[in-house]
Amino acid sequence: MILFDRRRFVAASTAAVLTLRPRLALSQASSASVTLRPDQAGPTVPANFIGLSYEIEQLSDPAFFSATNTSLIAQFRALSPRGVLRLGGNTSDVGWWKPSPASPKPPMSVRKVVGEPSADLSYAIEPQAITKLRGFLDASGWTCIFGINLATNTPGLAADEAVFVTKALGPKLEYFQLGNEPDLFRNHMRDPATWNADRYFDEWLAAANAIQAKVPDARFGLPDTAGNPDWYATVVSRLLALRERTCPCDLSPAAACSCAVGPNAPALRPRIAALSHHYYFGGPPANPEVNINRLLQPSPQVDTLAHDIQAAAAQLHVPYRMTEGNTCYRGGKPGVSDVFAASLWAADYALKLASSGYAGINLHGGGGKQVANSLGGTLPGEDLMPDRNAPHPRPFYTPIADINGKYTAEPTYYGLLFAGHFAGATMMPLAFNSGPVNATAYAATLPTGQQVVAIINKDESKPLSLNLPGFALNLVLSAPSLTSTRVDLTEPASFREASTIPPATAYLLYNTRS
Ligand code: BDP
Repeated sequence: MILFDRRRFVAASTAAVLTLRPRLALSQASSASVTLRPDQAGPTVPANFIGLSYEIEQLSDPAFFSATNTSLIAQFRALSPRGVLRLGGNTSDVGWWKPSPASPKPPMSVRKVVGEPSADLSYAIEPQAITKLRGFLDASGWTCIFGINLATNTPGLAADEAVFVTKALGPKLEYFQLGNEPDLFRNHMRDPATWNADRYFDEWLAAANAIQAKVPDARFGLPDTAGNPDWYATVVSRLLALRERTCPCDLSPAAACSCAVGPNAPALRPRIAALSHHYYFGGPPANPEVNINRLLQPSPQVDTLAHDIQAAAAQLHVPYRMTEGNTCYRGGKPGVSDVFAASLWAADYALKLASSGYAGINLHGGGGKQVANSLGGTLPGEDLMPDRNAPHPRPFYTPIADINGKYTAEPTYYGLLFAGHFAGATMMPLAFNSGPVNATAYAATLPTGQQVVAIINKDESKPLSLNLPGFALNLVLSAPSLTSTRVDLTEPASFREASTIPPATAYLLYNTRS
């Protein structure tokens, strides 16, 4: 892979642009029309837009997220200089805080359900894992969204853990999440007859209040649902009924204060950093509907989720983030989640979220054992492998895999890397018509004023011809085929204007006249 250096490109782009003959004759390719709207600004993509999500059970091995795990750090740094590591997943609701070697394991009430983690899979999180995590974050330049057990925890223990995490992570802590996918607690953690968004909010509020009492500047992201946008309405109305912390005395009781809080004033609202949800294109692995063809089609569900969370977040004036997602839930599907099609999906999905105003994206992955534990102990995709013993990324969707002890960038990683070139930019609306070709386009203006355009040709067989004068090709995301496990992200040897985008290829173009 040739790593692309944006500064180098900016310097070179002031030189004459070389226009090469298109590789495919234009008559063979359908023409796309692209009209940029530089007079209109879309959302600004935060510098820390790109992220990864890991099971928090990774912390049961304190050496994993530590300053000594240098090859993992190198992969994080290459993916983004300022990414966000989200620690959570199903394992966060069976992990327990063990502040000292003598601390007892709290009782855990979890029904044994196939495909869900049970109390047998519980594990301890010890202080040294958090201290080492700080070293990992310092070395990688990343920050952390930290998940605390809600389902099998007490507010008191949650608060003790939050105190330690806040001190240890310092400025590296973005915010806390309490509970993972609470809408699914009904499956094995709560009574399905009574569990709903209001009950969740009651429990969330008790834990958040306990934490806020001990950590006045703690901030929270919620509800981190698997797929129930209707929960936002309850969560938002319950939050709005609470009094916002706007006065200095809300943060520090000793602060001089002029606010007049009467006896009937509403209770204080915990400090909210963001709303969040998860998104998996489909699942489980055995589902024939989870296939490359469908993965690469436009998804109305992505638009609906974006619309719903944007409307909810606007009421609270907070950002929104997709904190956990990937191609196929239950650990991913071999032949779909671990091949080049997943790169194109990840690039397109990340840029779709950026243009929909999301503050970030965290694709899920990590250790095969930890993700298997999040699913009750096994990765069902293994049943679909032609050879279970072949070296293979596990879980199948992971952006970074441990292959025989070596951390390796996988297809979804390359999609994020491609989309990461938009971090820090302001999205620019555009009109794009690719006719019969299944392609998408995104544009943005970088803080330098330079414009960037991504064209993602997801079509397996049709090339797309493009006339974008003044834009030169800078990065190509391609592979021998959609099912290839090898992915190429290359910078062309010479700059050339956009011409024909081959099937199953994504181009990143920069304007040469800024
Ligand atoms: C999500 C869980 C995560 C799982 C993932 C999956 O939060 O722990 O690993 O699904 O099914 O819902 O792959």
